[in-house]
Amino acid sequence: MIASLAAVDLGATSGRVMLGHVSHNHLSVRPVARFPNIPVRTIDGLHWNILELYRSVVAGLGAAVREDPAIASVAVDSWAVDYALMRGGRMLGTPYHYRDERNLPAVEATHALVGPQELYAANGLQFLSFNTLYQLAADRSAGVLDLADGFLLIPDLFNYWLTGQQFAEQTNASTTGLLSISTGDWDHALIERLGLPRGVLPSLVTPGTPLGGLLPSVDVASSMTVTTVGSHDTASAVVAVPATNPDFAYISCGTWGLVGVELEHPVLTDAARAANFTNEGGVDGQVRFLHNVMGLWILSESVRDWQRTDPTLELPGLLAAAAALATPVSVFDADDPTFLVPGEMPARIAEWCRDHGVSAPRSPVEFVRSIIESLAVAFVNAVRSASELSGKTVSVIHIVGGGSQNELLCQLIADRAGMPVLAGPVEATAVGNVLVQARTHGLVDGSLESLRSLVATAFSPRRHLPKG
Ligand code: LFR
Repeated sequence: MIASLAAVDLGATSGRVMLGHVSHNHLSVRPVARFPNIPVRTIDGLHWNILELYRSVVAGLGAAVREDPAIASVAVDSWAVDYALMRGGRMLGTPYHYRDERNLPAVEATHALVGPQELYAANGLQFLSFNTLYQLAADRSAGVLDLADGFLLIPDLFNYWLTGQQFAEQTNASTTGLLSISTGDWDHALIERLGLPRGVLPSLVTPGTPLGGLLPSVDVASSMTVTTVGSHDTASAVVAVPATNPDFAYISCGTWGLVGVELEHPVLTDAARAANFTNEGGVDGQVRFLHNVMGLWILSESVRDWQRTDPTLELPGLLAAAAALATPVSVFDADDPTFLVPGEMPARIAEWCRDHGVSAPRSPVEFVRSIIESLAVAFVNAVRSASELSGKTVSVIHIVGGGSQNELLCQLIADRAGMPVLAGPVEATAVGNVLVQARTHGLVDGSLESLRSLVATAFSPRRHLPKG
């Protein structure tokens, strides 16, 4: 029997509602609704337009049900770390965007309480100035945290609005910095030392937990139930890596490039901390040992900047011209935190080049080529580090997500790494979301290995072999 499942996948620049059809030997997903995710800057900083996102999700679910009234289940995944503070079941204020600058002073205040080495030993997370624990410290010093009696990460907030149930899904909770890397539970001792209230954190649930049906307030006529999956989008994307060989590294390339390997146990060495590798929670208790590289954000922010003066510039044309460019361009460090915040991206790339004594790109086409070359270098470096730091052999690289469509990027990675790059699926996050739901409802077999072989058959990846 082929069952119908919906996936809500919220990315930092766009969201989508996907319709999946699954049986033990069939897997397909198609988009039903796509909508932009445009943050809003107000006097107090950069926020997510969360109600607009929710409205789009509900409209998308309504459209999905009209296309396929038999949808049995739905699950939500999104970017990580961000959250809503709650009181009495109401949202307190509008959630902040992780690129908001309020986190920076909070980092120092947090490290004064618990130093970075101790934090890494406790939570296994790479340092990112926007990790939830720093954001909560900012909320505490603004006096807002004292008002809260609840805390919901973005997918957990949507699950609450859809079902009335308040939980924290484990894979995404692992990005807060407040879970113990050894027990997988909230680290109450750490939470106390950081001066954060422990009473606000909801109970943890694992991916694959049914939460119940849609509330009448959702206004979608369907008996579908809501299920948890790897609600951190990267956790769902890693489920859908179509690996048939265990020696694989992955690059989940969208706004971010998440580059790493899947492990049974965390790596908490000084070398892993110095290389800024994270041990995030994966589906089935796996560890996502990976590093965040800036990703396509550098490209989309550059295009946004150019379009202010030339609205006719479009990414597809720039990518084609960049791929055809014969002259060499400089490579910059796509890992440099200077590229984290929004605005004036080409100027910041040019400044980086000047500061490092290399020639800056001179036209949008040269910039695009330089960005792609730089991403390829950073991705390959991260694959090598993941393998060296963990001791895991890597003989093939899988790239999934939007970046997998960029043939130049894939080929450059293969050439630099000297190993095959297998590209796709583009919608890995939604595929991983649908598969974990399907497994929860007994439609497909258990192991991650068997889920991945289903993906490999349904979405045969494009092969890029190293040249020369
Ligand atoms: C990718 C992602 C990354 C996380 C970043 C911020 O969409 O979820 O894994 O580090 O967004 O939340």
